[in-house]
Amino acid sequence: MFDALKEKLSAVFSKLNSKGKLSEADIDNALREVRRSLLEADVDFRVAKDLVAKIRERAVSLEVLSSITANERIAAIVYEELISLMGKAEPLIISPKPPTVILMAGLQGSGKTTSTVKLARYLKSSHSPLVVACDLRRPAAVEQLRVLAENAKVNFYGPASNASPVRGGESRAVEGFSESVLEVVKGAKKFAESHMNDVIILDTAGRLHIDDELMTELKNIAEILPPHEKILVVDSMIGQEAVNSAKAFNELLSLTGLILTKLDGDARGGSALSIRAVTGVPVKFAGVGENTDALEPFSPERMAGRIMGMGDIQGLAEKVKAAGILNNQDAIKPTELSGKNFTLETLLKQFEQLEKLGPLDKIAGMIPGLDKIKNFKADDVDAKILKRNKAIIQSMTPEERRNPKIIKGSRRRRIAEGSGTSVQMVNQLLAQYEQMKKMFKAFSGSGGSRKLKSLFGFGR
Ligand SMILES: Nc1nc2c(ncn2[C@@H]2O[C@H](COP(=O)(O)OP(=O)(O)OP(=O)(O)O)[C@@H](O)[C@H]2O)c(=O)[nH]1
Ligand SMILES: [Mg+2]
Repeated sequence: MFDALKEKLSAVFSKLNSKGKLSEADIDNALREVRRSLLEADVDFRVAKDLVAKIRERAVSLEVLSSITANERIAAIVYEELISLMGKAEPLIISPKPPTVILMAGLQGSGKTTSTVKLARYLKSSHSPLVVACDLRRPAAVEQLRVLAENAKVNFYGPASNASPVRGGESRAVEGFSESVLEVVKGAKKFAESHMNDVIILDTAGRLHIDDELMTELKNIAEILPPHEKILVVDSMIGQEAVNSAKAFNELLSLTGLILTKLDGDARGGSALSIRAVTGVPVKFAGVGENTDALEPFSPERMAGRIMGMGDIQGLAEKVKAAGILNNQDAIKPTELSGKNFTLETLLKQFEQLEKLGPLDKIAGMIPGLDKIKNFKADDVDAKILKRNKAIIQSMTPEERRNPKIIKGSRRRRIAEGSGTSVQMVNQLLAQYEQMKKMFKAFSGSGGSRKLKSLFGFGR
């Protein structure tokens, strides 16, 4: 996601990088390109205009303060403004008085049914969710939800079939329906009570556009099970149209949240940037794949980080926590990540911990700076390369690990031989190390280390 935007912005900043002191004209030129990149990424034009104006205001006053690292500081401003554009992350509303009712609405094919099960699966660790088939237009729609729910092992409730009105057990199967949507919703309410389901997620029928019939149906459903969350499921692939339809739905339904789907397939991703600013409704989750585990709580920091090619520190931190590495005595301490303390010893430790995290191509994209390395492809990172890099560091003397600057030609050759690799591979590793060191240095600026600490869950 955001690949095109990311590439363009990166080009803008490297152009700035080649300049010494930045003039106001330099900044204007760069920002013109930032604006164009945003528009090409399908960001709403008013949103792009406001955003660039804000960035300019800060960038110009900054120029007076310092010119040394102006380009990096402008990149930091862009990053911060992207975050503030997407607004504060807002969690799902869970009612203190169960059951929490979540209504899923949206255009045809936006991903409601898939997202219903994704959400249930996401909530499963802390709740007992029930998914309900309220889309009775197509028998296949009910069957789709039932099968997805069964595979994800979450409770399902659907309309009674003509053939077998009610089947007991965890789920009720469907063939042809003898019930109306309202009867299904009433039945679901009872089912949730008797099965102790504390969250009810209602999958509704898709529409081509908002119509009276939809509004009446949703209103009737709300009378039986008043929703705490009214979520619009929006397909990010349709770009600006996504933003427009969200605006229209919100005017009629007063939405409480959005789920943006298919962000995995959308190279432009502009709707993710502008939809909140235009509608005022927070994006709560992002769908990033067809599988029912491909749902992420929406995080403006994570999105902005991806756009700026800063890796996905937050995603990485979540994985690190899940892998239990932090409880390990060997855990990397925050001080070790600060620019000057970040040595090859630390990197070796990181590699060892990475091995515990599993599928490396996924993880690689989350590591800050890794994608900035020339010709780096996430697919290149596999267990074999990790082993190789470990061998390279292990072939270094302790002095070399602590002070990589002394690793010149002859040492590189010795290390390559010792680790059974090549000088080129040693060079690559050292370049990767320098990149990461630079990244961590950027984080050690004002408030950076605190931010890093809280991301990694240190010092709580
Ligand atoms: N790649 C990708 N595909 C998705 C995502 N979410 C949904 N899909 C796919 O989009 C298609 C439509 O998804 P559904 O969940 O059936 O959409 P719906 O809104 O329920 O559709 P209707 O009920 O017909 O209105 C399916 O092929 C899903 O697999 C996502 O986040 N990423
Ligand atoms: Mg559906």
